[in-house]
Amino acid sequence: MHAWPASEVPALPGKGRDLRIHDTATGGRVTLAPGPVARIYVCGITPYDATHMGHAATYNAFDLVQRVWLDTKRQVHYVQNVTDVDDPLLERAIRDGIDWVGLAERETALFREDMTALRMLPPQHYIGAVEAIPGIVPLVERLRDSGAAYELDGDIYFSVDADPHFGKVSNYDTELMRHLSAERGGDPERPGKKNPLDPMLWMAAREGEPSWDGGSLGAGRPGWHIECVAIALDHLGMGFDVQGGGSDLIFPHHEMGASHAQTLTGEFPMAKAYVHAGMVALDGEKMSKSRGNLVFVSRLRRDGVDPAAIRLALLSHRYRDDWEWTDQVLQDAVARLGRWRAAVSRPDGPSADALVEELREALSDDLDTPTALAAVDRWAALQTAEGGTDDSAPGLVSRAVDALLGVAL
Ligand code: 5CA
Ligand code: ZN
Repeated sequence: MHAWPASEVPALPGKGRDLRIHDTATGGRVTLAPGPVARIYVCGITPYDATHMGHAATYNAFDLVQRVWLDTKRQVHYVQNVTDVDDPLLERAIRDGIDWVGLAERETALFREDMTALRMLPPQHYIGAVEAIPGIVPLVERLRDSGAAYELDGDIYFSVDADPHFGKVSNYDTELMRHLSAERGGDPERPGKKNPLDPMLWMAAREGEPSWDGGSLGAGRPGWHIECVAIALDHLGMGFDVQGGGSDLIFPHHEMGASHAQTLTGEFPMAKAYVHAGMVALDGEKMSKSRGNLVFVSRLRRDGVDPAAIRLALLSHRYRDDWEWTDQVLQDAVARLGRWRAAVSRPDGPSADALVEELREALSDDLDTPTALAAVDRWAALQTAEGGTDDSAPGLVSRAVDALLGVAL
């Protein structure tokens, strides 16, 4: 499917630093030094209740990863999926008495609009689960034929014990894995499974549910993890730089995905870094579709909030932290945007060369956006208090804030 239009990323003088980022799998920082083309896969939305602030915060983090890479004069190969068929989407369509295809299309369109308004860079490949099915079927067949998958009443399960590296993304213990599996779409209680954690690769057609031709698998639809693996392997191959998503995807989704890919290819690891954004909460609870405690990007836009202020609100938190969305967070961002815009609207100002380097240093340091914002705040405060004589400075600040933070002043 098509993605959304790209906003231009201004080129800055000099060159950025290589990204040092926290990797969930090793539990420490890794320095990513990709070749001329950096490769990133970011898990996309399941298209209903889009785009809430939690989604936006997660996509903001991975947008920054790309902006750091672009500033090092690399190209970025970015792939994202849309889980446009899955249990929760079908359940929501039934609840609302609407067609699931229409629901997915409407919400994906809204997501594109929100991403465009927030100046998030689009993926080169934006792929729906449904359109990926012809590529998924042969992968499941291969896993089954090699003994890494088995059939249970027509459904096909992946055998986690087939991957010697299973567990190396999350490093969670079995008890926690079991708990999260039950909570996040797995079925550890189903009798007959070889290992309670085994996830479904292919679900045989159910009465009243959509299904597709699965070749030797029979009619059905794909499991969640194999969807992302098929898309990632097809467009990026193994050993790509970053697998990204929110921290609620660490287990089972990214653990299982890595296991599928490693078992299929015999290569390890699937990604050089597994990067996870913290959870955004509202009223003390994780913002989630199931709880319904959501603040939507589109709602704020309709209320006249400048998307640049929404983006600044996201940037005011460190991506790995869990944080709470409040009206105050947004008000602070609106005020900051006003200060920055006033500061760059003058014909000259204090030199900004050091500021560009401070921004680069902060972002390459595990996307330290609070430090980056504080650096711009200091330049803006100096501009307001004393001004300066550098007539290239305001333009340079605008371009740097746009290129590195995605905020148009
Ligand atoms: N379609 C799957 C991924 S393949 C999925 O998880 N979709 S989603 O719509 O539920 O979430 C999309 C992205 O937003 C995921 O990376 C998820 O981790 C992230 N996300 C969801 N809720 C929050 C939240 N409250 N805070 C931060 N990120 C969130
Ligand atoms: Zn995914």
